[in-house]
Amino acid sequence: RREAMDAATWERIKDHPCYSEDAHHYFARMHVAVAPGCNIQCNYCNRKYDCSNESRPGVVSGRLTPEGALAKVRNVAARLPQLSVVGIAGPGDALFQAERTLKTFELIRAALPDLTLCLSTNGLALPDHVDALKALDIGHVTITINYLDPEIGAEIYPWIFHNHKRWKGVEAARILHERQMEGLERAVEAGVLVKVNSVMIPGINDEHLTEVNTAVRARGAFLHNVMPLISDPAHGTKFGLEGRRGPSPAEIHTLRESLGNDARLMKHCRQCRADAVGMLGEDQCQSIDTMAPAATA
Ligand code: CLF
Ligand code: SF4
Repeated sequence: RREAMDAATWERIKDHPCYSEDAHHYFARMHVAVAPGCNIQCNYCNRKYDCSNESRPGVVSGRLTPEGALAKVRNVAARLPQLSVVGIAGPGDALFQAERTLKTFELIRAALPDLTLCLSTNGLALPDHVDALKALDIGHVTITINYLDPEIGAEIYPWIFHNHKRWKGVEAARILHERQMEGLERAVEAGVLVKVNSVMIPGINDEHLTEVNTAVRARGAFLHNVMPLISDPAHGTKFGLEGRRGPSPAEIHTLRESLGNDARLMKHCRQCRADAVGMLGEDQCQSIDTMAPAATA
Protein backbone atom coordinates (compact mmCIF):
# COMPACT_ATOMS: atom_id res chain seq x y z
CA ARG A 1 0.00 0.00 0.00
CA ARG A 2 2.84 2.37 0.77
CA GLU A 3 4.18 2.08 -2.77
CA ALA A 4 0.78 3.00 -4.15
CA MET A 5 0.66 6.48 -2.64
CA ASP A 6 2.71 9.63 -2.54
CA ALA A 7 4.94 10.43 0.43
CA ALA A 8 2.76 13.29 1.69
CA THR A 9 -0.33 11.05 1.86
CA TRP A 10 1.64 8.28 3.53
CA GLU A 11 2.77 10.79 6.15
CA ARG A 12 -0.88 11.58 6.91
CA ILE A 13 -2.01 7.99 7.39
CA LYS A 14 0.97 6.14 8.79
CA ASP A 15 0.00 6.85 12.43
CA HIS A 16 -3.76 6.58 11.93
CA PRO A 17 -5.09 3.22 13.12
CA CYS A 18 -8.18 3.37 10.88
CA TYR A 19 -6.65 4.81 7.72
CA SER A 20 -3.67 2.45 7.79
CA GLU A 21 -4.11 -1.21 8.56
CA ASP A 22 -0.47 -1.46 9.62
CA ALA A 23 -0.82 1.46 11.99
CA HIS A 24 -3.56 -0.20 13.99
CA HIS A 25 -1.02 -2.59 15.49
CA TYR A 26 1.03 0.29 16.90
CA PHE A 27 -1.22 3.30 17.37
CA ALA A 28 -4.33 3.95 19.43
CA ARG A 29 -7.31 6.23 18.97
CA MET A 30 -9.76 7.66 21.41
CA HIS A 31 -13.22 9.07 20.88
CA VAL A 32 -14.69 11.85 22.96
CA ALA A 33 -18.48 11.63 23.19
CA VAL A 34 -19.31 15.33 22.96
CA ALA A 35 -22.08 15.09 20.34
CA PRO A 36 -25.35 13.91 21.90
CA GLY A 37 -27.91 15.13 19.36
CA CYS A 38 -28.68 13.91 15.87
CA ASN A 39 -30.29 15.51 12.82
CA ILE A 40 -31.50 12.29 11.20
CA GLN A 41 -33.05 8.98 12.17
CA CYS A 42 -31.30 5.86 10.96
CA ASN A 43 -33.45 2.78 11.13
CA TYR A 44 -30.53 0.85 12.56
CA CYS A 45 -29.97 3.30 15.39
CA ASN A 46 -31.32 2.71 18.84
CA ARG A 47 -30.98 6.14 20.40
CA LYS A 48 -30.73 4.74 23.89
CA TYR A 49 -27.32 3.48 22.93
CA ASP A 50 -24.36 4.69 20.95
CA CYS A 51 -24.27 6.14 17.49
CA SER A 52 -24.12 3.55 14.78
CA ASN A 53 -22.37 5.97 12.49
CA GLU A 54 -19.39 4.09 13.66
CA SER A 55 -20.44 2.17 16.67
CA ARG A 56 -22.05 -0.93 17.96
CA PRO A 57 -25.28 -0.59 19.90
CA GLY A 58 -25.45 -1.78 23.44
CA VAL A 59 -23.61 0.53 25.76
CA VAL A 60 -24.42 4.08 26.70
CA SER A 61 -21.54 6.52 26.30
CA GLY A 62 -20.96 9.32 28.75
CA ARG A 63 -21.73 12.80 27.47
CA LEU A 64 -18.77 15.14 27.73
CA THR A 65 -18.49 18.92 27.52
CA PRO A 66 -15.67 20.27 25.33
CA GLU A 67 -13.69 21.09 28.49
CA GLY A 68 -14.41 17.65 29.93
CA ALA A 69 -13.26 16.11 26.67
CA LEU A 70 -9.99 18.01 26.81
CA ALA A 71 -9.39 16.84 30.39
CA LYS A 72 -10.03 13.25 29.33
CA VAL A 73 -7.73 13.53 26.33
CA ARG A 74 -4.96 14.97 28.51
CA ASN A 75 -5.44 12.14 30.97
CA VAL A 76 -5.36 9.43 28.31
CA ALA A 77 -2.44 11.02 26.42
CA ALA A 78 -0.39 10.98 29.62
CA ARG A 79 -1.02 7.25 30.06
CA LEU A 80 -1.30 5.83 26.58
CA PRO A 81 1.87 6.55 24.62
CA GLN A 82 0.38 4.90 21.52
CA LEU A 83 -2.38 7.53 21.33
CA SER A 84 -2.16 9.24 17.94
CA VAL A 85 -5.74 10.15 16.99
CA VAL A 86 -8.69 11.78 18.76
CA GLY A 87 -12.00 11.32 16.99
CA ILE A 88 -15.51 12.65 17.48
CA ALA A 89 -18.04 10.07 16.35
CA GLY A 90 -21.17 10.62 18.39
CA PRO A 91 -23.07 9.32 20.22
CA GLY A 92 -25.26 11.43 17.91
CA ASP A 93 -24.00 13.27 14.85
CA ALA A 94 -20.74 15.16 15.28
CA LEU A 95 -21.94 18.06 13.13
CA PHE A 96 -25.51 18.50 14.36
CA GLN A 97 -24.38 20.72 17.24
CA ALA A 98 -21.21 21.58 15.39
CA GLU A 99 -20.18 24.30 17.81
CA ARG A 100 -19.57 21.67 20.53
CA THR A 101 -17.47 19.55 18.20
CA LEU A 102 -15.48 22.47 16.79
CA LYS A 103 -14.88 23.89 20.26
CA THR A 104 -13.60 20.50 21.43
CA PHE A 105 -11.24 20.22 18.46
CA GLU A 106 -10.04 23.77 19.05
CA LEU A 107 -9.19 23.05 22.70
CA ILE A 108 -7.40 19.79 21.88
CA ARG A 109 -5.54 21.32 18.95
CA ALA A 110 -4.23 24.12 21.18
CA ALA A 111 -3.26 21.88 24.11
CA LEU A 112 -1.96 18.79 22.31
CA PRO A 113 -0.92 19.86 18.82
CA ASP A 114 0.70 16.53 17.93
CA LEU A 115 -2.55 14.57 17.97
CA THR A 116 -4.39 13.95 14.72
CA LEU A 117 -8.04 14.99 14.85
CA CYS A 118 -10.71 12.92 13.15
CA LEU A 119 -14.45 13.29 12.64
CA SER A 120 -17.28 10.99 11.68
CA THR A 121 -20.64 12.25 10.45
CA ASN A 122 -23.77 11.22 8.58
CA GLY A 123 -22.93 14.06 6.18
CA LEU A 124 -26.18 16.04 6.33
CA ALA A 125 -24.51 19.11 7.83
CA LEU A 126 -21.07 18.55 6.34
CA PRO A 127 -21.25 21.05 3.45
CA ASP A 128 -21.83 23.84 5.99
CA HIS A 129 -18.72 23.02 7.99
CA VAL A 130 -15.99 22.05 5.54
CA ASP A 131 -14.34 25.47 5.86
CA ALA A 132 -14.39 25.41 9.66
CA LEU A 133 -12.91 21.90 9.69
CA LYS A 134 -10.25 22.98 7.25
CA ALA A 135 -9.40 25.99 9.41
CA LEU A 136 -8.76 23.64 12.33
CA ASP A 137 -6.66 21.38 10.12
CA ILE A 138 -9.00 18.42 10.47
CA GLY A 139 -7.61 16.21 7.72
CA HIS A 140 -9.59 13.01 8.30
CA VAL A 141 -13.36 12.89 7.91
CA THR A 142 -15.63 9.86 7.68
CA ILE A 143 -19.08 10.03 6.10
CA THR A 144 -21.56 7.20 6.53
CA ILE A 145 -23.11 6.68 3.08
CA ASN A 146 -25.53 3.78 2.74
CA TYR A 147 -27.25 4.47 -0.59
CA LEU A 148 -27.44 6.64 -3.68
CA ASP A 149 -31.01 5.81 -4.67
CA PRO A 150 -33.48 7.77 -2.50
CA GLU A 151 -36.00 4.89 -2.72
CA ILE A 152 -33.47 2.67 -0.96
CA GLY A 153 -32.49 5.51 1.35
CA ALA A 154 -36.08 5.88 2.49
CA GLU A 155 -36.00 2.31 3.78
CA ILE A 156 -33.02 3.16 5.96
CA TYR A 157 -33.87 6.71 7.04
CA PRO A 158 -37.47 7.59 7.99
CA TRP A 159 -36.73 11.29 8.53
CA ILE A 160 -34.14 14.03 8.60
CA PHE A 161 -34.12 17.47 10.20
CA HIS A 162 -32.78 20.05 7.78
CA ASN A 163 -33.22 23.81 7.36
CA HIS A 164 -35.37 24.02 10.50
CA LYS A 165 -37.77 21.47 9.11
CA ARG A 166 -38.46 17.77 9.36
CA TRP A 167 -38.46 15.92 6.02
CA LYS A 168 -39.74 12.40 5.54
CA GLY A 169 -39.49 9.45 3.19
CA VAL A 170 -38.01 9.67 -0.30
CA GLU A 171 -37.80 13.46 -0.15
CA ALA A 172 -35.71 13.27 3.03
CA ALA A 173 -33.50 10.58 1.51
CA ARG A 174 -32.96 12.69 -1.61
CA ILE A 175 -31.81 15.67 0.45
CA LEU A 176 -29.52 13.53 2.60
CA HIS A 177 -28.01 11.96 -0.52
CA GLU A 178 -27.37 15.35 -2.14
CA ARG A 179 -25.81 16.72 1.03
CA GLN A 180 -23.60 13.65 1.43
CA MET A 181 -22.29 13.94 -2.13
CA GLU A 182 -21.77 17.69 -1.79
CA GLY A 183 -20.00 17.23 1.54
CA LEU A 184 -17.80 14.50 0.09
CA GLU A 185 -16.84 16.58 -2.94
CA ARG A 186 -16.16 19.72 -0.95
CA ALA A 187 -14.13 17.91 1.70
CA VAL A 188 -12.02 16.18 -0.97
CA GLU A 189 -11.52 19.54 -2.67
CA ALA A 190 -10.34 20.98 0.63
CA GLY A 191 -7.68 18.28 0.85
CA VAL A 192 -9.37 16.16 3.52
CA LEU A 193 -8.78 12.39 3.39
CA VAL A 194 -12.38 11.22 3.31
CA LYS A 195 -13.32 7.72 4.39
CA VAL A 196 -16.80 6.44 3.58
CA ASN A 197 -18.47 3.97 5.91
CA SER A 198 -21.38 1.92 4.60
CA VAL A 199 -23.54 -0.34 6.73
CA MET A 200 -24.45 -3.48 4.79
CA ILE A 201 -28.12 -4.30 5.41
CA PRO A 202 -29.14 -7.57 3.73
CA GLY A 203 -32.25 -7.19 1.61
CA ILE A 204 -32.05 -3.40 1.63
CA ASN A 205 -28.74 -2.04 0.34
CA ASP A 206 -26.47 -5.09 0.00
CA GLU A 207 -26.66 -5.20 -3.78
CA HIS A 208 -26.61 -1.41 -4.03
CA LEU A 209 -23.28 -0.94 -2.25
CA THR A 210 -21.27 -1.68 -5.40
CA GLU A 211 -22.79 1.43 -6.97
CA VAL A 212 -22.12 3.38 -3.79
CA ASN A 213 -18.48 2.27 -3.97
CA THR A 214 -18.14 3.41 -7.59
CA ALA A 215 -19.76 6.77 -6.85
CA VAL A 216 -17.69 7.61 -3.78
CA ARG A 217 -14.44 6.57 -5.45
CA ALA A 218 -15.30 8.74 -8.45
CA ARG A 219 -15.69 11.66 -6.05
CA GLY A 220 -12.31 11.09 -4.48
CA ALA A 221 -13.04 9.09 -1.33
CA PHE A 222 -9.73 7.80 0.01
CA LEU A 223 -11.11 4.67 1.69
CA HIS A 224 -14.35 2.73 1.73
CA ASN A 225 -15.27 0.76 4.82
CA VAL A 226 -18.12 -1.70 4.38
CA MET A 227 -19.42 -2.72 7.79
CA PRO A 228 -22.04 -5.30 8.75
CA LEU A 229 -25.31 -4.23 10.33
CA ILE A 230 -25.05 -5.35 13.92
CA SER A 231 -28.29 -6.90 14.91
CA ASP A 232 -28.45 -7.46 18.63
CA PRO A 233 -31.85 -8.51 19.93
CA ALA A 234 -30.54 -8.38 23.51
CA HIS A 235 -30.58 -4.60 23.30
CA GLY A 236 -34.00 -4.13 21.86
CA THR A 237 -35.31 -3.99 18.33
CA LYS A 238 -33.70 -1.49 16.04
CA PHE A 239 -36.12 1.23 15.10
CA GLY A 240 -37.75 0.20 11.83
CA LEU A 241 -35.53 -2.76 11.07
CA GLU A 242 -37.45 -5.32 13.08
CA GLY A 243 -36.14 -8.79 12.58
CA ARG A 244 -33.59 -7.67 10.03
CA ARG A 245 -30.47 -9.77 10.37
CA GLY A 246 -26.92 -8.57 9.89
CA PRO A 247 -24.90 -10.05 7.01
CA SER A 248 -22.85 -13.18 7.59
CA PRO A 249 -19.04 -12.95 7.43
CA ALA A 250 -19.24 -14.76 4.08
CA GLU A 251 -21.63 -12.15 2.68
CA ILE A 252 -19.37 -9.30 3.77
CA HIS A 253 -16.40 -11.13 2.28
CA THR A 254 -18.17 -11.63 -1.07
CA LEU A 255 -19.13 -7.97 -1.22
CA ARG A 256 -15.57 -6.87 -0.45
CA GLU A 257 -14.23 -9.18 -3.14
CA SER A 258 -16.65 -7.67 -5.64
CA LEU A 259 -15.35 -4.21 -4.71
CA GLY A 260 -11.83 -5.20 -5.69
CA ASN A 261 -10.59 -5.95 -2.17
CA ASP A 262 -7.73 -3.52 -2.67
CA ALA A 263 -5.91 -1.00 -0.51
CA ARG A 264 -8.78 1.45 -0.80
CA LEU A 265 -11.08 -0.86 1.12
CA MET A 266 -10.88 -0.78 4.92
CA LYS A 267 -11.22 -4.26 6.40
CA HIS A 268 -10.03 -3.89 9.97
CA CYS A 269 -12.83 -1.69 11.36
CA ARG A 270 -14.00 -2.62 14.86
CA GLN A 271 -17.22 -0.58 14.86
CA CYS A 272 -16.16 1.41 17.88
CA ARG A 273 -18.27 3.02 20.55
CA ALA A 274 -18.53 6.80 20.63
CA ASP A 275 -16.34 6.78 23.77
CA ALA A 276 -13.82 4.13 22.69
CA VAL A 277 -10.26 4.46 24.00
CA GLY A 278 -7.22 2.39 23.08
CA MET A 279 -5.93 0.17 20.32
CA LEU A 280 -8.66 -0.92 17.89
CA GLY A 281 -10.41 -3.92 19.33
CA GLU A 282 -8.90 -3.52 22.80
CA ASP A 283 -11.07 -0.92 24.36
CA GLN A 284 -10.06 0.60 27.61
CA CYS A 285 -12.95 3.04 28.14
CA GLN A 286 -13.90 1.54 31.48
CA SER A 287 -10.39 1.40 32.88
CA ILE A 288 -9.64 4.95 31.74
CA ASP A 289 -12.83 6.25 33.35
CA THR A 290 -11.88 4.78 36.70
CA MET A 291 -8.27 5.98 36.57
CA ALA A 292 -7.18 8.84 38.75
CA PRO A 293 -6.46 11.95 36.71
CA ALA A 294 -2.85 12.16 35.55
CA ALA A 295 -0.72 14.34 37.79
CA THR A 296 0.15 16.61 34.90
CA ALA A 297 -3.44 17.11 33.75
FE1 CLF B 1 -12.55 7.21 15.24
FE2 CLF B 1 -13.56 6.77 12.95
FE3 CLF B 1 -11.64 8.53 13.16
FE4 CLF B 1 -11.14 5.97 13.43
S1 CLF B 1 -12.95 4.92 14.43
S2 CLF B 1 -13.63 8.71 14.06
S3 CLF B 1 -11.84 6.98 11.59
S4 CLF B 1 -10.47 7.59 14.81
FE5 CLF B 1 -12.00 3.27 12.94
FE6 CLF B 1 -13.60 2.57 14.82
FE7 CLF B 1 -13.94 1.60 12.43
FE8 CLF B 1 -14.41 4.12 12.90
S5 CLF B 1 -12.22 1.22 13.73
S6 CLF B 1 -15.50 2.45 13.81
S7 CLF B 1 -13.29 3.29 11.17
FE1 SF4 C 1 -28.26 7.21 15.23
FE2 SF4 C 1 -25.94 7.99 14.30
FE3 SF4 C 1 -27.94 7.54 12.62
FE4 SF4 C 1 -27.99 9.67 14.18
S1 SF4 C 1 -26.51 9.26 12.53
S2 SF4 C 1 -29.67 8.26 13.85
S3 SF4 C 1 -27.07 8.88 16.06
S4 SF4 C 1 -26.90 6.03 13.90
